[in-house]
Amino acid sequence: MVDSLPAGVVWTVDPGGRRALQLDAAGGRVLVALCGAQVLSWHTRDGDVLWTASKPEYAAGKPVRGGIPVVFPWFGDHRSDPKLPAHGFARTLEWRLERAGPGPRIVLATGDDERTRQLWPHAFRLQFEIALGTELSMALHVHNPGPQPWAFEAALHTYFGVGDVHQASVHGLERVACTETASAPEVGWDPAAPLRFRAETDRVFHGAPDRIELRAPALRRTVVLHARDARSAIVWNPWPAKTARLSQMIADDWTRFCCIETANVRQHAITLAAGGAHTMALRLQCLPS
Ligand code: TA6
Repeated sequence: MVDSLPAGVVWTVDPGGRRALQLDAAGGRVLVALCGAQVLSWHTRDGDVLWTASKPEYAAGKPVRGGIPVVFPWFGDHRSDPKLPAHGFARTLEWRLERAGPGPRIVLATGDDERTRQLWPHAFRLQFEIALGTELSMALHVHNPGPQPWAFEAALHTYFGVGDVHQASVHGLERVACTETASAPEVGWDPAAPLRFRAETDRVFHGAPDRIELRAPALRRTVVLHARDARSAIVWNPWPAKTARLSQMIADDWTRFCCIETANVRQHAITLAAGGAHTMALRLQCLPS
């Protein structure tokens, strides 16, 4: 239990009245909901670096479409039971504040209970560390306190505002092996070129670099993603047809965002021995361009 909060950290509520923490620093202001330990926004001097759908729902136990949902212990649909929640359940749990400080830094934590064990029969502990300076730094610590090894997938499913997705490009993933999972993808895209959005895009990159750059000329903005111990990256834009099937969206929402997700999924899923732990980190740097 944290008795007092350091300068730069205050209790607040999100737009839906759900418990949240606000971090203030030279790099702007971050809002984090206890539900899912979801970073909801990162406001800098030139606006929100992250993106939120036009009809956001701030409901108990539900992720808001936007910000940075935490994906654990599986990515996407469950491989063998489609009735299980997509992207696992970490983003639906009520996390608690475990530590705060020094400065605008918090550690949220959660773990297994009888509900999660019905979905996934393992004891686990998660800590999500968020620190704000001129950049936004995060680290997802996964612990296996149980007697048996288990494997997990994890992702920081970051929604970035781009202004106009047709002008956006993603640099650093050229020539990286990937699997395109979109139902109506671009045909004949050049894997040696920076990624552009010309159709529904849902690419899982295997063996991702630590540094990926998102250029958003419509916002005169470049965001650099610095990852650590994340071997996968997923780049996603639903394009209009899939947008029409997604919650919290309006018809043209797809034109204003893309997701670049920092992850360990598929062949880069992580196996933790009994008592083992793993940390995946992401530092976001927003540069005017
Ligand atoms: O990361 C891309 C993706 O797996 C897409 O296929 C799409 O389903 C997206 O995640 C959003 O998933 P959600 O469960 O948040 O609607």
